[in-house]
Amino acid sequence: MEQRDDALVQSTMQSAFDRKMEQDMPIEPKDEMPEGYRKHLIRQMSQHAHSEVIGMQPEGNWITRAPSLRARQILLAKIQDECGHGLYLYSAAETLGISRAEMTEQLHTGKAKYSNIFNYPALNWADVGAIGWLVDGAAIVNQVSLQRTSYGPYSRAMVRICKEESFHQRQGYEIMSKMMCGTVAQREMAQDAMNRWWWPSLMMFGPHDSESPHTGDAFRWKIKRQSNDELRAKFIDKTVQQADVIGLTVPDKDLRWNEARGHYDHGPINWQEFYKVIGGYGPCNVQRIAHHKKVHSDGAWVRAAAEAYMTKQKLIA
Ligand code: BYC
Repeated sequence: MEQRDDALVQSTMQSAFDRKMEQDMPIEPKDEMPEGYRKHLIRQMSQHAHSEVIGMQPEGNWITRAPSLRARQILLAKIQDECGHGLYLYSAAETLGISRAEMTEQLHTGKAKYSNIFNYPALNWADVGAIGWLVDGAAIVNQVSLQRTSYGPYSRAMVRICKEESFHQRQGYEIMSKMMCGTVAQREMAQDAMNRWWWPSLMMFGPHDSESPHTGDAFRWKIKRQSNDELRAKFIDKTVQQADVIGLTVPDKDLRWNEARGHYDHGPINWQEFYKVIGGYGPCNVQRIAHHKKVHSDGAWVRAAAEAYMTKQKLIA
């Protein structure tokens, strides 16, 4: 009898969820949802949050070395935005029943990933330009699409994040444009940064659709609205033109406009490198996680103080 009741509850929940999906209505935290949907979102949203937070490291290195006070102020504001994005996303993920502490633990033990791109070093000021222009540029293309994702808190976080991300992309493009108007050495630095960041930026969209294990569920549950390859193509199309305007060369000898597809064709992506980097063996993986662990442990007193304050407020109330 109990088993039949359970099955009935399960199927009623599933039909309510399916109805919302069919009607393109957002799924909200208090709605019943299939366990697979909840887990899929926790994986993606927590990885997204970790990427925002770990992503502060390569740029943070350049705050004290920015070439002008204006550049320093802008970079500082951008990095603070990334931290804010991480916080919205952690809060949004918490509505799915996982705690911030668990997510941090998963990052520290390697169970949760973060974007491949942040395992490369920012070697000079041109790299700060390339990160803003290419990395934030790639992130916007992906995140604009995620504004229509089916989980309400994720979709609303994306709307706000995209507004800030477009300022970040312009900050990077401005740096690259200025360098391309500078001395020969500055132009060479900008081209060198472009050469090093181009391919890892294309990898940010994930493996080709045929090799992407999560895409099937992501489409079924309307978490993804466009596939990895569709978004990558969108990014390439707009970025090639931007590179052309400021005189940068895209480091891909196979890059050609394909009239029939209405997109650029590009050369092969080094997936071996991608899997190595996301598997923990990129140039900076060890450094990134060690730094996060140290800062997290140094900040333990802040969390303890915040908790003590909360307890005190509750006692007063
Ligand atoms: N890096 O089946 P797939 C920013 C993993 S931060 C690492 O296609 P999915 C910024 C994937 O997780 C913006 N791992 O997966 C911040 C899966 O492994 P698991 C970051 C990757 O989820 C500071 C496996 O490969 N944006 O802008 O359907 C400063 C198979 O992949 C990557 C987001 O996080 C990768 N690039 O699609 C500056 C966007 N790609 O989990 C800038 C949100 C794939 O089974 N995420 N993998 O162990 C998404 O849209 C999707 O998760 C992805 C991948 C398109 C990335």
